Amino acid sequence: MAWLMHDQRDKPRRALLCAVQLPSVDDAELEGSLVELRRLARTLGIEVVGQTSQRRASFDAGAYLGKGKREELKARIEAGEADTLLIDHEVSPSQARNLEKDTGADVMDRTAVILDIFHRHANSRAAKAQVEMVRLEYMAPRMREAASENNTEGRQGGAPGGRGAGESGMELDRRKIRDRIAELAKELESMDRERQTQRARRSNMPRVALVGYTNAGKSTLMRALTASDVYVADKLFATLDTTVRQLLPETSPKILMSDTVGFIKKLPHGLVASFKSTLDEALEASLLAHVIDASDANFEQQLEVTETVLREIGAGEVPRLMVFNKIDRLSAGDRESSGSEPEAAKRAALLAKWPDAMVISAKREADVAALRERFVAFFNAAREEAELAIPFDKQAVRAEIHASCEVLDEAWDEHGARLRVRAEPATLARIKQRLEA
Ligand SMILES: Nc1nc2c(ncn2[C@@H]2O[C@H](COP(=O)(O)OP(=O)(O)OP(=O)(O)O)[C@@H](O)[C@H]2O)c(=O)[nH]1
Ligand SMILES: [Mg+2]
Repeated sequence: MAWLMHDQRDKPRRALLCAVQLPSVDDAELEGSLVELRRLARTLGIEVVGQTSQRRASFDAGAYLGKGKREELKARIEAGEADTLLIDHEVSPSQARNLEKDTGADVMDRTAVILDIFHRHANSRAAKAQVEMVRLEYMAPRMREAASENNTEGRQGGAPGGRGAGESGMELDRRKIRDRIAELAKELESMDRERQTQRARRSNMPRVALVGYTNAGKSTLMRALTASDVYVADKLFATLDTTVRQLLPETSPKILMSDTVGFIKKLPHGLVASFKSTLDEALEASLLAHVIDASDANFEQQLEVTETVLREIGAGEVPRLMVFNKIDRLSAGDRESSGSEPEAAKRAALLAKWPDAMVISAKREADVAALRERFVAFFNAAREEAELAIPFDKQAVRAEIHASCEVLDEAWDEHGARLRVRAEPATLARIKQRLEA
């Protein structure tokens, strides 16, 4: 069955991309979406042999594509052109089932493809559990669909007894899935508690989170800014876990950077919810660096998708720095004819529309250094100076001050320590509260 793992097949799929173009979607958007679906498929090792689309006022309720299109596809499948249809939307279990029956091909929808990629790329215990849970939730109704299908076919075939062995097997599987989902939910809850403890320990440090569309270059920037070795790859959803590292060269106080999972158009809903806890870590940042691949023809749409998901997970109000990345790719493609003109023009156009943005290439050291300076400046601008007196019996607070504030001056007298510091107002308020307690 198509919604089962692509990995479980021994032969690579040969797929045709299929899309319904709704009236609200223009040609460029449709093409962009199909290009992206092709990249998603390639990430899974699926060979894409062609694509087809049709304009419709709405999806066919029974089988997503209209009847004529289904007949055309049946002929192409029978001629051996492909064995799988990749649908550029999420379709219901019965739509997928009907489409399979009418065309003779396996049907995989965009959600199944994304879930398969997440499944393959999940490394940590948390990411694995999150992805397994969403996949089971995706699979459960599809198993029900398959079960009722088997049952009907059984009866038509005159099988004795109301319930075929197939169906009770399915029921068993469904119960197992329910149990497993409950087990995973518990596991995730306890991991969440662990994470919260870790988070509380870091909560007093200035933080920047790198967020953005998949493949925008977040991990590349993370590596350059923190000298860490997070995974970078030219594939979609290379990163599934939030990594936290210190900004280098070291600042005073330290600034923490986090690298996060990327977003995509039509991100399955379960995934948004399940990665919320992973993202929460990043979203407690004082600043979100929204990384955008400025060399992608669809970057504006990708930017909107990211902003929408950020609002959905409650990060709409966190201050943003827009970071337009991969600007080097604009001159590279076209060097012979026009030198670096396309880059300069693009930079000007971006800054006209987003005056506070950074336009950079993660591959240029000077650009990365400039980005680092912007982060430092952001925290400096927000910080205030204060004088703090720390009596001898409150020396534990001194350690916290050194961790979370820039200490400009420190002197001792008969009452204890006197510190002149610079820090964010919230940090100062918290420290003063501790000194008064
Ligand atoms: N030319 C060019 N390529 C870049 C730049 N930044 C990143 N890349 C490439 O873009 C690809 C994706 O980079 P990643 O850093 O893995 O992207 P990401 O945003 O972390 O992606 P996900 O983890 O999938 O969300 C890699 O092949 C990088 O080498 C850049 O400024 N210029
Ligand atoms: Mg990444």
